[in-house]
Amino acid sequence: KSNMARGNLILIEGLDRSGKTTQTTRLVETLQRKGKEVELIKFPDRTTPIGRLINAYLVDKSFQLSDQSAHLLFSANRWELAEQIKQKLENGTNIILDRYVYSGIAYTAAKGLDFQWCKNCDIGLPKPDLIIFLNLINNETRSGFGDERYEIKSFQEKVKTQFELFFNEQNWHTIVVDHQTIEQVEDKVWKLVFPLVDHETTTPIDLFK
Ligand code: 2DT
Repeated sequence: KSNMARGNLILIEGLDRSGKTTQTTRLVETLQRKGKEVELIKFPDRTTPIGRLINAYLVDKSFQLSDQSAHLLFSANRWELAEQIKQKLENGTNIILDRYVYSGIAYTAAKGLDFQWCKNCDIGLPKPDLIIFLNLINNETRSGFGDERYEIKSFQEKVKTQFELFFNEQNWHTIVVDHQTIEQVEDKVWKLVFPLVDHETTTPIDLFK
């Protein structure tokens, strides 16, 4: 089984308003057009029981939860789907993730919690074969923050500082999206994804350490 081709695990990360959802959607459509098996998974997945709690926490600022508890819920939400993700990869389906462990760590560490503590609960989750971080150098270039819990410019700056600690991670690629059209970013994303999906991936699924 180990030398059978598997699907690729591809993650698109970024700050709020960086275009993650647009780009993940387009990437899925492109892969489908090319006849690839592909599925999109967005974290947090707000449809599960844990996801519904997370949603309440995000939309209702009077919802009381310690920072640690909130963090563990986001991680638990990933663990809920971990086995399913592995299975799908093994069956040859490519999985595109919209946010994952790096959002989990960056958003909580930005509140001042210990970075290593933030990482611990995600250790052992399937590790992406490719991580694309959509970087917004200047927040002012995007408008339209909503009013969920974290959609505040000063907090986004702190989150960005935490994301920057991952810039040297293996398989990590940063795309600066300021003043780029959707198509220009899409093109850069595709140039990173194409070499992966163009070849058979037979290496075992890596785990987050
Ligand atoms: P969306 O706006 O993408 O739905 O995200 N978040 C996300 C965390 O704090 N920890 C996590 O583990 C994840 C996946 C980022 C909703 C908000 O949830 C934050 C923004």
